[in-house]
Amino acid sequence: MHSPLFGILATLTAVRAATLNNVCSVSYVKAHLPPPGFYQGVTLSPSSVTANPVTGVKVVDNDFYPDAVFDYCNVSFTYSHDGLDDQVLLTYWLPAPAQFQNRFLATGGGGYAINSGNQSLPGGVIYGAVAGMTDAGFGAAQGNTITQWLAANGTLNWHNIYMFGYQGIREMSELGKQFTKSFFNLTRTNTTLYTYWQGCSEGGREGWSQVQRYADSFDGAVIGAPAFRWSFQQTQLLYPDVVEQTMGYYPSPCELQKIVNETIAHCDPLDGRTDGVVARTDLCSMNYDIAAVEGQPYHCPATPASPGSPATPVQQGNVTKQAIAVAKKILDGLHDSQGRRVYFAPTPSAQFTEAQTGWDATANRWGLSVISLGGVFVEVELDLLNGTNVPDLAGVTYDTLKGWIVEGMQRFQGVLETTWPDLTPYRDAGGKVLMFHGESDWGIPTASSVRYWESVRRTMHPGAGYNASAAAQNDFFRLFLVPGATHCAANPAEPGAPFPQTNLAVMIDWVERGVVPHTLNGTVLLGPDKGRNQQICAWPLRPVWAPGNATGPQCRYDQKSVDYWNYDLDAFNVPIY
Ligand SMILES: *[C@@H]1O[C@H](CO)[C@@H](O)[C@H](O)[C@H]1NC(C)=O
Ligand SMILES: *[C@@H]1O[C@H](CO)[C@@H](O)[C@H](O)[C@H]1NC(C)=O
Ligand SMILES: *[C@@H]1O[C@H](CO)[C@@H](O)[C@H](O)[C@H]1NC(C)=O
Ligand SMILES: *[C@@H]1O[C@H](CO)[C@@H](O)[C@H](O)[C@H]1NC(C)=O
Ligand SMILES: *[C@@H]1O[C@H](CO)[C@@H](O)[C@H](O)[C@H]1NC(C)=O
Ligand SMILES: *[C@@H]1O[C@H](CO)[C@@H](O)[C@H](O)[C@H]1NC(C)=O
Ligand SMILES: *[C@@H]1O[C@H](CO)[C@@H](O)[C@H](O)[C@H]1NC(C)=O
Ligand SMILES: *[C@@H]1O[C@H](CO)[C@@H](O)[C@H](O)[C@H]1NC(C)=O
Ligand SMILES: *[C@@H]1O[C@H](CO)[C@@H](O)[C@H](O)[C@H]1NC(C)=O
Ligand SMILES: *[C@@H]1O[C@H](CO)[C@@H](O)[C@H](O)[C@H]1NC(C)=O
Ligand SMILES: *[C@@H]1O[C@H](CO)[C@@H](O)[C@H](O)[C@H]1NC(C)=O
Ligand SMILES: [Ca+2]
Repeated sequence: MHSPLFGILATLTAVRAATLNNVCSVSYVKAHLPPPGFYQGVTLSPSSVTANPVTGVKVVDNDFYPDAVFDYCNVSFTYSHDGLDDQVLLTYWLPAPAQFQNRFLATGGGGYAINSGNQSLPGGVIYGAVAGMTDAGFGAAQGNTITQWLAANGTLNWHNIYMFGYQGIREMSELGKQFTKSFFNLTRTNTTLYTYWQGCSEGGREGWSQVQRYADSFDGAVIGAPAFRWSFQQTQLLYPDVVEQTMGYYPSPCELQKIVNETIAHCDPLDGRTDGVVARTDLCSMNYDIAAVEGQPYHCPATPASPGSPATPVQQGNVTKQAIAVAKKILDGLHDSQGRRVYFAPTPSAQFTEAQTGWDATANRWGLSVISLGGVFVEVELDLLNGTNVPDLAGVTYDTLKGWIVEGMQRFQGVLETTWPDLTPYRDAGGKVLMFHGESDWGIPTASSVRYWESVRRTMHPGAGYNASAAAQNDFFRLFLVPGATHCAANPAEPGAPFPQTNLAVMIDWVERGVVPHTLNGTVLLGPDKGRNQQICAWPLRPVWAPGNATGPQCRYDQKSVDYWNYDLDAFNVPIY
């Protein structure tokens, strides 16, 4: 009975038997913090530790993880950088010991937020992962960090920009992995810790910022519609506004919506199935001319005033020739004054969100409304003024936009641009990447993700043929264009489309069990078919519905499509990855 073996078993049993309440305390957390000196240049503050158990949390209708009920230990603590008088707040949600599955998930933000509040962390805890996020030292500005990117007008606060760019996420990840091992006794028993990333948009860029730099960043990174190629991405948001200004026509939101609605209706069948989803925007672009919408009537009701926006009148009329011209110019993508291509075209079927005009109640007409997400890039990051948008776009031409792209590229190449194309160290360390991008994304052109996947393929397989290099790349880095999806979300305008809600589960299967996601698991999240499963094709294969088969599309190689998605950015004579 009292053999040494029994003693070990009893100890192991006791370890397993720990409950959330046993270990979710300030004293237990303090005793399991990463030791001093664990991470160079960082000093933890044990007195800052908070810890409290939270039980019975219910999550429903999230695009990035299935519905679930879970318990967790809510832990936070701070650290400072040696030599700086700063304070960075880390938050980790730890699953109950019985639910822990030797996993760690790092998460990030969106827009200029460095984290997603309590939105992303459940996506790890429900899979037995400790989930972490950071405020990267931005404190009250963590949801809109750009208010802290300047030390003063004219002077960038480079430390804050580096913290946003990649350093904050790295520190949160490394401290979080060590804390997880210590908290769950992995240093003494089974030392395996599988590490993951999940994020979309800015969160996608943050994921790449790690994968591109650190071979040991993660075992698997789930990256959606990344906001990378930073200076291009931020500047191109302004392109539709410059089109309207240059062409002198400001379509009402309803007039633009009519064009989108007609595009969806006419391009839907081109993929072989009339289901309200444009699964092939390439075929849409090649086969549908929005000129057909000219003269068609549109109508949208008046809207009452709401905080921050004025009341708007009824919008009605017939779609004008000028509206069609503006929409076509937008759909063509940014070119310079010599006709050379500066950036990718948006996909037809995407909403014209960036092109939205504003109601001018004084002049009684629709007019320019500069999208602040683009304007703030110019105001703060290029012009170094502490504002929230440019005052206007006076004198701004297509060439001005190109100039802003170059200026931003030079200034932020090493911190924000985030398209380093050689992933050899990460691949050789066994890392996997699953990247997805909605094919009806209004904010980040779908072609942006295709461009990067192709740049990595070319860079890592010089001289190899397309199919051989694509196959080799798919061993560790797979790209999925999601039919009908909008920017990092299921799309109310194409409700029957699948969305890859279970990406982390798919990645876990790939990393931990070697199950290669030949197609990406998708689920219809909106409309009458909510809950229906539909697989999503892996690039470069493209979906085609076979007659009479509603299970899912066939995934086929289509040279015309591969060519369509590969743009020649001939406005530049440096490589654009
Ligand atoms: C988690 O901890 C933080 C920091 O102490 C606290 O502000 C927050 O309210 C806690 N959340 C829950 C759900 O207990
Ligand atoms: C996130 O915070 C909001 C507001 O406090 C709360 O209503 C919601 O339940 C929280 N969600 C989770 C998963 O904790
Ligand atoms: C910039 O403005 C924000 C408020 O919008 C303020 O919080 C911040 O301290 C300002 N930064 C500088 C450097 O003036
Ligand atoms: C880690 O081991 C200690 C000592 O055996 C034990 O008290 C604690 O409950 C264990 N922690 C977990 C999370 O199992
Ligand atoms: C350690 O735990 C992980 C996750 O539960 C498991 O996959 C692995 O096989 C375990 N390794 C050993 C040596 O027990
Ligand atoms: C566009 O279609 C949506 C349904 O998806 C509808 O609610 C809206 O009224 C339509 N707008 C216009 C301008 O036709
Ligand atoms: C709009 O088009 C309809 C036909 O679709 C036509 O009857 C109507 O006269 C047109 N209205 C205007 C203002 O041109
Ligand atoms: C900094 O620039 C902003 C935006 O132009 C301006 O509102 C603010 O007054 C300036 N601050 C100082 C201290 O000059
Ligand atoms: C690549 O493979 C596809 C079939 O999957 C084939 O149709 C195509 O011709 C191949 N391309 C090249 C360049 O060999
Ligand atoms: C795939 O999605 C379906 C719902 O569409 C879900 O039931 C299933 O668990 C998912 N598979 C994985 C590996 O998560
Ligand atoms: C229908 O399509 C699905 C998805 O591509 C495929 O797996 C299945 O074999 C097809 N069924 C038939 C009868 O062709
Ligand atoms: Ca369709």
